[in-house]
Amino acid sequence: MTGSITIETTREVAAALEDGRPVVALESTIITHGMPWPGNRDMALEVEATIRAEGAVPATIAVIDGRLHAGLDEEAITALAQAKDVMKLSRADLAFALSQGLTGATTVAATMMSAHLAGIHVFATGGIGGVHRGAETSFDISADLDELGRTPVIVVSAGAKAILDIPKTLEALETRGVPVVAYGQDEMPAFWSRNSGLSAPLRLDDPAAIARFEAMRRRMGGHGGMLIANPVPQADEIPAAEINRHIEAALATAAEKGIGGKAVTPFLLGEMLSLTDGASLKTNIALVLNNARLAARIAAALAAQAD
Ligand code: PSU
Ligand code: MN
Repeated sequence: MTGSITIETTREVAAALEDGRPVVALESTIITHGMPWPGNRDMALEVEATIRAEGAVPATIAVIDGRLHAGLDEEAITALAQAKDVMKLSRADLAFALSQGLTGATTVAATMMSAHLAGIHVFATGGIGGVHRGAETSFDISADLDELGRTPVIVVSAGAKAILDIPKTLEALETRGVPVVAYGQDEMPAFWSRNSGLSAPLRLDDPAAIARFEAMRRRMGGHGGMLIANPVPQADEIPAAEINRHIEAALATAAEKGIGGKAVTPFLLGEMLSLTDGASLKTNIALVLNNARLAARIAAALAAQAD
């Protein structure tokens, strides 16, 4: 089910795709640029274990030495988690890394492209990229949003990262025709916290309902992706008031240092880690695990629907 490019899969992933069993794609930028070693490796392996415990198969996506992988074994994940100078690949540079024999980690955008090529319909991450604060002057809008508008993969996230401008991100998603579905609450979650003060455009409360919605979208034809915004569990959240103070400080440092382009998001996540004494990372890991669990259940509901 690949396009004209070869995708390296693990035997586990190949067998599940062949049998139409549930598979969940995972990105690798969160490993290489989103979290420090060795917590990043532990997170990646724990996410995979969570998906397997739900009866689905994990497929971590990355480019290694110019080859596109959907499914990495423990050794490959460990190597990637420690690798230095790994490229951060989005739609613009995925084919560049493949054509030049390079190693790169896939963002939400590049993971969606790859998952779709591999025939995987559901993808779990932490938080998508979006419209940055100050985008009216910087023009910094993540390619994740355009990808959601065009590529039919369900992305399960804890919303958009709270370092972003969430109202503008919701507007940009609406323009691109991307359904944004809050899971189990009316409010749009805000990554480290459950509340953003904004109501989500849509709400659904169970995986079967999400699968029915997706089936109807497919019948309409020409649909792109869908964003499931899954709030971080209450026990793990950092309340909005507390996290917002740190976000302001992190943004001020980034501006002072003139951080721009692809470096912005990794820099801000690193700043948040030190400003919160590691609490932001603990919450980030908890929300990714929570998203992986829901993604596996959605993949199972989609597979059951196809029977
Ligand atoms: N979710 C996380 N941590 C991350 C990311 C997502 O919990 O580091 C990554 C994703 O790969 C996403 C990227 O696509 O951050 C956004 O980068 P940018 O803002 O440069 O588009
Ligand atoms: Mn950007």
